[in-house]
Amino acid sequence: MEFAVVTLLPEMFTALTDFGITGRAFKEGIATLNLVNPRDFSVDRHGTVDDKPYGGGPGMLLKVEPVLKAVDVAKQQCQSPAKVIYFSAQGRRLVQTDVNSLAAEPAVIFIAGRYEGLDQRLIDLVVDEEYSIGDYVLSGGEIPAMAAMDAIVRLLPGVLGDAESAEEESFTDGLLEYPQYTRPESVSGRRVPEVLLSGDHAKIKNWRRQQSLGRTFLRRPDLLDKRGLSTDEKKLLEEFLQDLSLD
Ligand code: 9WO
Repeated sequence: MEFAVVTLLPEMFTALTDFGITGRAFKEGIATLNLVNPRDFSVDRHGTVDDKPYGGGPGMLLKVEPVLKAVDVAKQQCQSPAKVIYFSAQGRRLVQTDVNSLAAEPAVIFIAGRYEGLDQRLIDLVVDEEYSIGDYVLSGGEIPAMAAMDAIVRLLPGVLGDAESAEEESFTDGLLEYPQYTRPESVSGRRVPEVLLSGDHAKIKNWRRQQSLGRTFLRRPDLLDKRGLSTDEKKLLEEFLQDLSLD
């Protein structure tokens, strides 16, 4: 899959391309990344890429021309037609189903905003989809673009091992993860739940499912509202809540 990012800070993207699971995917060519800097397309000798907002107000906007040219170059560098994404607080929240759709695209271009953002006409002209990663203010769109690429790259064939892929699938059934434990058996007097030491795999599976349901009910009831519960799951959840009120 081909990615391009239009950014004033291309050096930031080594965090994605040089480390961990995503680093390996880029090294192996499963994903490629082109970085295009609007600074290289400024129209004056000072390399100006920002300008004052019409109507006044604080801060500066990215100039239209250098960003338009950078997006054109990014499109030319892609072998396939590319979807153009902009990250801002005004976008719809990016969720896993959006990530799944993006992973099915042959090419995606991200425009990473800086300063106080983009001229609205630039958004209207070149942006296909505008997304937010959460309701907080950042300094730019680079980290949201990296978050999206990380989520996409993990879905590409050959990036995760078979075991990890299967696990990933089981976690996308709309529930939160169950709690996990490793050695030692006791940490500051807190013991690993006995069931996990029992060797009874059917019982362990059932306990983990119950923990997932209970946690989702307590922490993200919105996920259960969307998903619904089977008769078996209702029983598991009721038992979880009963055990809670006993403790
Ligand atoms: C700053 C500002 C100051 C005065 C008046 C209006 C203003 N708008 C902004 C602004 O939105 N700055 C953004 C900084 C411009 C685009 C990149 N920046 C950004 C992206 N901050 N937060 C995000 C972001 C993106 C996706 N999900 C969450 C946050």
